[in-house]
Amino acid sequence: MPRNPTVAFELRRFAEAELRERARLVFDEMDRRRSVRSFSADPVPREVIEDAIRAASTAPSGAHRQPWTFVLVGDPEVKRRIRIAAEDEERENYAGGRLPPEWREALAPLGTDWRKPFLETAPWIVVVFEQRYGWNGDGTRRHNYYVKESVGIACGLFIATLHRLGLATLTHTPSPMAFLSDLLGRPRNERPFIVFPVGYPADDCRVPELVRKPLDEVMIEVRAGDLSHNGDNRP
Ligand code: IYR
Repeated sequence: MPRNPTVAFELRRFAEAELRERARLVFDEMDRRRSVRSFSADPVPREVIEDAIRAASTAPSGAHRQPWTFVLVGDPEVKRRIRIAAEDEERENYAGGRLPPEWREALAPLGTDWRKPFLETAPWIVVVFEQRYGWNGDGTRRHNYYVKESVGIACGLFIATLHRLGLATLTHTPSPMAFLSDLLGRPRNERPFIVFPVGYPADDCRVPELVRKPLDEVMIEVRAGDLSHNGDNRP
């Protein structure tokens, strides 16, 4: 394959005081994001969701394969089918005892159950599929790289974009998710990754009071002096 031509790249550079202020503001804004399970039926223009998907699709990806498909669903009948199939699986998980006890306990504080009304209430559902492989021009399989990482990053950008737009979403993973491939008519090289209901939060929307880990629990700095010389640095 020939090398891509290159183009000049420029990024806005902020003076330090402004940089510091912006960093605080971005954190404050992101810190207000919450996963929402209670949506308003208020409409959201299709073009807004399309732009959010464009933004998500700017994500870096292995070998720039962009191995994702965002399936947009606004049709009430398709939303209803997704809800019914998702609730069938989740009923088995929560009420039928398929969730292992440890998992049930981990979810208990969040108050989730098998009912997924948001799959019908939210004006849009975006189902993201990972493309486990693609196709060459001659119909042979074309390998994709770092698929989970790539699609995960695209989903992160999607979530951040929606939040900046004042829209709410939820990373919903009905388990198992295979029913979505059939229901949405996706080809065999694609696997469901995350279901995103998208819309405005309901007027009476409440979310669990969560506390996020402080910085010192999610970040450490490593300096050469902190490391042993024999390379055995694990506790
Ligand atoms: N997929 C189920 C269960 C669930 C699992 C985890 I991990 C969560 O953080 C939340 C829910 C459901 O959607 O209810």
